[in-house]
Amino acid sequence: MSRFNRSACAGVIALVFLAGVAIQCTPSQPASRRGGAAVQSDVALAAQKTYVAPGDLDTYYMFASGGHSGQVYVYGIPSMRHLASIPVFTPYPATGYGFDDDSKKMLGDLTWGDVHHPALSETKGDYDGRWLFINEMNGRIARIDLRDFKTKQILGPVPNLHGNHASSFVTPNTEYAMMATRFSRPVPQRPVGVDKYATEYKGIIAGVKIDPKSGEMSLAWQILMPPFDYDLGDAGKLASDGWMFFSSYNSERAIGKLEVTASQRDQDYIAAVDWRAAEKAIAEGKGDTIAGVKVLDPQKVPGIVYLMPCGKSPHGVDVSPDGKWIIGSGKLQGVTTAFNFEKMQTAIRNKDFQGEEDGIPVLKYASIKDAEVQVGLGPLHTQFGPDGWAYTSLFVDSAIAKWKLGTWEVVDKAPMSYSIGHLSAAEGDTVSPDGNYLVGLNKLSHGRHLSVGPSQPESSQLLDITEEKMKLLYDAFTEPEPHYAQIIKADKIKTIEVYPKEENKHPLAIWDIKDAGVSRNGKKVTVKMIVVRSTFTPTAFEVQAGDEVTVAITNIEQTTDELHGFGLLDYNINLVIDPGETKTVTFTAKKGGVFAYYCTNFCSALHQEMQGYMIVK
Ligand code: K7E
Ligand code: CUA
Repeated sequence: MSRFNRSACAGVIALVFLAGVAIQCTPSQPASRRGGAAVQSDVALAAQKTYVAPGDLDTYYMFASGGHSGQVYVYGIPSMRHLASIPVFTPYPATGYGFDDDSKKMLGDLTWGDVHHPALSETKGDYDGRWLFINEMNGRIARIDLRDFKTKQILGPVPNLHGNHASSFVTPNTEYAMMATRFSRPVPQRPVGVDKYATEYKGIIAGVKIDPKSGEMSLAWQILMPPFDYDLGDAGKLASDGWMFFSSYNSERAIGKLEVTASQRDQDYIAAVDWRAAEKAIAEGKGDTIAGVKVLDPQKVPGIVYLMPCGKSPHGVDVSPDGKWIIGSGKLQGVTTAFNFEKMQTAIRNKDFQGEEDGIPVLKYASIKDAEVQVGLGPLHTQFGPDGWAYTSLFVDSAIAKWKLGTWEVVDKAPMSYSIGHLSAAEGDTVSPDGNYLVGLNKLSHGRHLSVGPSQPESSQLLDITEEKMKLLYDAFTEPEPHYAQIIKADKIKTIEVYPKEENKHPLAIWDIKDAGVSRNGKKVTVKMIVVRSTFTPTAFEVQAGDEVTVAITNIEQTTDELHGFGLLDYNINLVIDPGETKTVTFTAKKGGVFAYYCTNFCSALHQEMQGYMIVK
């Protein structure tokens, strides 16, 4: 509460300050351009609402996909300040990620990844602030621990599934994160010409089981699907708990220029997966083992998946907070469809089918739809607020439409600059969305920021959605490419300040300077090192050319933010060790001579003195 009061006071100061600026600006900014007094007061109000005073903190975290940077970016809302970059699928020298033995091993041979959809862990359909999952196109999924904002596990590349786009959506109690194929290919993988695409290529939907205590992910099962391009997904909740929905395009099973060949039919599909039935089938021993994975074929195991016809080339598919409706549409349509989960169940019971695809029943569109909502052109994704409010991004119209579940009435539209893709609402994928804030994640932002050359800085726009009309508050730079983001209440995340000494179980950890030093076993050399303000112990060590050297560094600090780096020149090594942490790096001392190591992370007034030498004889 006091935080809010302080913010409000600071906001008033900002307002006064801004009014001053506005007056000074008047001569160079004609009133016609600024729209006069009304606009100025709107601007001042928007500034007040996004102003987080020095010393004050944001009320939400936003976790945004970093696209093919392979990272996740963390923002504060409402300030839209960039708080942190979390490296996931790519090395990042700033945190030493991808340089020490453990993270290097986790990355494997792939040093890039294209991340799309972050998914916060949930308990009873609400974000619980424990983990963040994120998918990647090379068939992988990662878990970030929200205690320390670090990547702890990368699962994959998983077999059979290629181009993991429709991922990493979690179920309401984080039983599963999901994966699905964007680029169908032969299953099992083998060289088959594209002329056999329609029959020999297959899609895969996969369930990744998550350990409720540790968050450890393991591949549980896969479902063999027709060769469509699976695009996005969302888990059923409350009324539809136990189901998972995936949009797909290219029901034509076409190849070549998909923009033409995959747009022949008027409708594509949303695949509805009964994941509990899949789980049960696996438990009963059904499924064939392909490339070491249990794969369920819907021809042999009926009842685990159904297809819902949907406008052609759908993108997003989103389940309403109460789980009663599934929202999806063709991405070039002017309407979005609200499918009724109850009607879908009735249609399944009554075998109200209009056909089948590779043995999977296709439900009748007319039997399962409740409404076609007139949202506007190019509906992509829908997010939710409290009281049945829904917000749909419109790529073609470059706007957001606000509408109501149940009455299907569109009540407001907010223009976006420009060409919005995903959008993200505060706690927007939960059973109890907050409202308050909505962020439009724009795809093509031109002229919203100072020019930096041919690549225009991306812009995400923060909207106030507390009132009937949506109000634009702020244009923030977001690192490309923010495909999707999730916004969680800040007080749900409990971070640690240091790694407690008692919890450090690393076999090479040492806490006493007298234990530091070099030991040799044949050609293997282990250097146990301690870092603490502002010295490396040892400050020098010798090895023989050709030795396999492991440097194990323990940061014995127990003070928050006392990180130390270990940059070893000419050897392409830079670790960052947090307080209480032990990290190792193993390399062959190929180059002879003298090589300095130094602390790369500012730690004290004597940070510059924190250095040492490796001598390779
Ligand atoms: Cu860019 Cu979800 Cu991969 Cu939509 S995705 S806009
Ligand atoms: Cu240790 Cu800088």
